[in-house]
Amino acid sequence: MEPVPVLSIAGFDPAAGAGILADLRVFGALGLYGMAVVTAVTAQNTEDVTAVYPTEGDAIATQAETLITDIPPVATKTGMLASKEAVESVAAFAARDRLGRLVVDPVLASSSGAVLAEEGVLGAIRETLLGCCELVTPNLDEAGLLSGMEIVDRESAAAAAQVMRKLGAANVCITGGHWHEAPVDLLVTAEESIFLEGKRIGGERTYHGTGCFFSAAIAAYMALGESTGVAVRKAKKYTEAALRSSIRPGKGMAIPWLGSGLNHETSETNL
Ligand code: PXL
Repeated sequence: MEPVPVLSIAGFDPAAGAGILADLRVFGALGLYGMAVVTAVTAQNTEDVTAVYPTEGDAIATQAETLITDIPPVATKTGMLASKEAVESVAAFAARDRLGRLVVDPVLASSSGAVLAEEGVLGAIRETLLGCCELVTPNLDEAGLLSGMEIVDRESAAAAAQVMRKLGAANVCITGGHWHEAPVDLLVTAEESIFLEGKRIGGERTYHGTGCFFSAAIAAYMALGESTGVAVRKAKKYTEAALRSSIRPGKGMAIPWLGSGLNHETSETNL
């Protein structure tokens, strides 16, 4: 059987910890045919982002149009969208139902604190992209910015998720890796609002690319036909497994990794 096509619309991190190279690794490991539209080239390593060069003019629309007319993706994830125009361009494809099932990872800053999105990106995601996605996966900071709320506890996280649903996101998963205590993800769909408990993995290690890994895995499982709820649960297990065997290829942050054990089965336990 031909592999299922899945698309990442995201930035390029040459160190492969985040962005397109990380997404494609996840897609390939799960047996999918991974494709990518580049929204920005970054200069970075595992320690620092030193420059961001957003793709120019209509490069995103032209890449997407040319690709999709040939190979329509069954699911798509968006990551770094550096400009308002980039967000609007992607939303136009989504609104015409050309991206398949859409997961929006609203990347605004890197784990090291570098700003990855220009002014106007947040507003454009709220106004154009949330309304056409099946799932949005903000971290706590991004959820606070998208909802305009201060998230300090589980109750305020739940309220913020409802605001994002009112803004048009069919389903919301607020990732809690940055909570001070145990990392807890909040999943809110039409059917359920549930806190998915997790364990802090790796103690003091700081990771790069965890959000990319998680949202790529969700899109992959959706492309394989899972419901949003099951895709999120499987992707969470998969990401936890990748954090347990994370690597430090450089001098800086660790990245999620499963090496040759990066396969479909790893995530099937304890669902
Ligand atoms: O982790 C967020 C992220 C997403 N995409 C790209 C990045 C980063 C963080 O550095 O470089 C391309």
